[in-house]
Amino acid sequence: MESFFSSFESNPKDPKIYEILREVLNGEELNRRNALYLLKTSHPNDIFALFSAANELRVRYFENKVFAYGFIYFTTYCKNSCSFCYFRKLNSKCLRYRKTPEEIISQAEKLKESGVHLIDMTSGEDPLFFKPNYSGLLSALSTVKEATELPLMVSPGVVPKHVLRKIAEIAEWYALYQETHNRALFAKLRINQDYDERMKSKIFAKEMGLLIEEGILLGVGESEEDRINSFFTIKDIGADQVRVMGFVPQQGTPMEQNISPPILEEMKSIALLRLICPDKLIPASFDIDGLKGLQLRLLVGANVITSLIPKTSGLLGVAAANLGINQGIRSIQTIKPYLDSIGLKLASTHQYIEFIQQRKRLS
Ligand code: SAM
Ligand code: MD0
Ligand code: SF4
Repeated sequence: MESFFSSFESNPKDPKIYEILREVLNGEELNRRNALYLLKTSHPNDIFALFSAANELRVRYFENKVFAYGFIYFTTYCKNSCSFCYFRKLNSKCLRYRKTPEEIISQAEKLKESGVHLIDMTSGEDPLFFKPNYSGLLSALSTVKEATELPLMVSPGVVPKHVLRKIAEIAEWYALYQETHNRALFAKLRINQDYDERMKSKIFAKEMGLLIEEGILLGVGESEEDRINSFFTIKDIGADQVRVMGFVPQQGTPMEQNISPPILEEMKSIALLRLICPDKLIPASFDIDGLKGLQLRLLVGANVITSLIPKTSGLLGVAAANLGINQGIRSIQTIKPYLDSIGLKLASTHQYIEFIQQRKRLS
């Protein structure tokens, strides 16, 4: 498949960029020094060459196939107060809800019907759902699994080992983003949370046979060196899905005056993640800026559209909590023409199951 950016390959500005990209496309592993060199590139022709190489790798491992994830944020209560998060405990302005099993099942069935490959069950660290013994969390997972028979991702935050063991009997994925692997920055973002406990939770989940998603926030004070360190840490822990989330300022939070990073920064990070983890899943999250940046993220190496939410479901997203939900645009039906126009197609359910099974064999 002709790469979208290949026309820019013909007139290099910086020969070193093309040398590095040529090596990666010939199967050599990208090292940290060269990755940082690519991240720092600023000439349009060289940036497009980076995008072209990333797109080429996505095609090499996944052809023109992309996956789509439904999203159910089933309780927005949380005992933590992350400085970037709208649903932090200390934010009196945010909408709090706890969905009943009936509400959760009905939205899960709508998502299944719409054709998503997976349902991502996400929550705050909600004492009510978590106590006693996480019964609320585990029963929510089991009911959705029974009702849809779809692969499940669960994003409940940090949970004890015995709960991860039980999750591994129900779900396929555990998502837990470190946000940054710079410990000092982590302490400013995930206030009063333990860096090592969060990392160990992912590692243990993997040992329990769960596929893991790891990721970082972009534009929250990290340096370019921090970003590169995160990308290689994400690779080293063997994450099966790897993401960058462009930061979105939230009302009622300490970071509400901060600004989002330019989309170009997110695109460069996605492209580098593709070069460093060519065979992994990389999200283009609908939850950052909706349809606006979806194609751009897909064109530079992303291959999963995440955070699709049923129309007027009463559910929220995370970063763009209300975006497109009542208009019903966070759907497969809406995104399909955007995929067609850049030559991408939704994979079959069978292809997604095959990918999961292959990843589990490799784990
Ligand atoms: N409570 C669970 C946790 O913290 O892991 C799940 C909630 S939600 C999936 C958490 C993730 O959403 C964070 O790890 C962060 O990467 C992302 N997120 C939260 N607030 C955001 C914001 N303002 N902008 C961009 N991403 C955000
Ligand atoms: C997303 N809003 O995919 C979701 C969320 C959690 N596993 C995912 C951040 O963007
Ligand atoms: Fe709670 Fe997760 Fe938001 Fe942090 S990111 S405040 S843990 S919901």
